[in-house]
Amino acid sequence: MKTKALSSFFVLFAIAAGMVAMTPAAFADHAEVTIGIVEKSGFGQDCVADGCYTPTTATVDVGGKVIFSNTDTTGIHTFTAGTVDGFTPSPTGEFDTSIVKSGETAEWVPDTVGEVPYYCSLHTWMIGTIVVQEAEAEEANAAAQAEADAVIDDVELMVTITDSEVLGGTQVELEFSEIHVNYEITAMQNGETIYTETAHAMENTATHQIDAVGSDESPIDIDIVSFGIGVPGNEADWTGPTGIVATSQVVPEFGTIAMMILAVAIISIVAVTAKSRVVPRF
Ligand SMILES: [Cu+2]
Repeated sequence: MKTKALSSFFVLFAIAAGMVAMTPAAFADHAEVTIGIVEKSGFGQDCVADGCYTPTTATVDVGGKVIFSNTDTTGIHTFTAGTVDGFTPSPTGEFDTSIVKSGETAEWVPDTVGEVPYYCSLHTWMIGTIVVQEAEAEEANAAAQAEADAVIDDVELMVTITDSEVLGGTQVELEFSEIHVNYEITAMQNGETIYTETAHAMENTATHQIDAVGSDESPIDIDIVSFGIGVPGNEADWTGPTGIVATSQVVPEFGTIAMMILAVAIISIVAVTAKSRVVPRF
């Protein structure tokens, strides 16, 4: 009798312990993901129909861990961020494991929300996608706080590019609709990168000097890529849209008069938690 009561208690305890163990897992299920490789993926394109990587689409939190595991016992493979057009790969640089032998693994910790396609550089029919999402832990935090604490904010970022010929070079003026934009400016001419700089705009304007002049035959193409809005070094709290927000082409049609060609706005929805609300506006 005593033994039976004790064992019942253990069963109850096991159920309770199981529930406790499952609860945090429900919130943290994307903190780590393992991507394997289907057997014999390198031998031919048979794996393509059902996916050569497994899962074909993997989801992970920002700051989480992706484990690339070569579970194919028959060959070596890579996990290389980028896309393949026919047999021509275009690596994008987020990660490249180079060769991973059978039974070996590599890791990647994503720091930006978005979708990252990847492929095997040895067998270009092998492709997959990693979806990097906002950390689940943050969502759990926000949910635990009062509903009013979670503010959905639309941040629109507009960048205007103007240029003028100064001292044999080109002066590029940027005007941002927001302050504290972290961005990269890249200038290309004749297919070559002639200027690139990563910068933080304290104010609504910024100036860059490029040692080249655009012409009809050799225009200068300028791209502005936003990394987010916020204090440098505090990237976890950055808001706003990321990606290309403005492009411009410098040609001397209007002489030295500044010219705006194109400005594109991207709207993104950013969840601002209570923590970032009490931070004063920079
Ligand atoms: Cu491969």
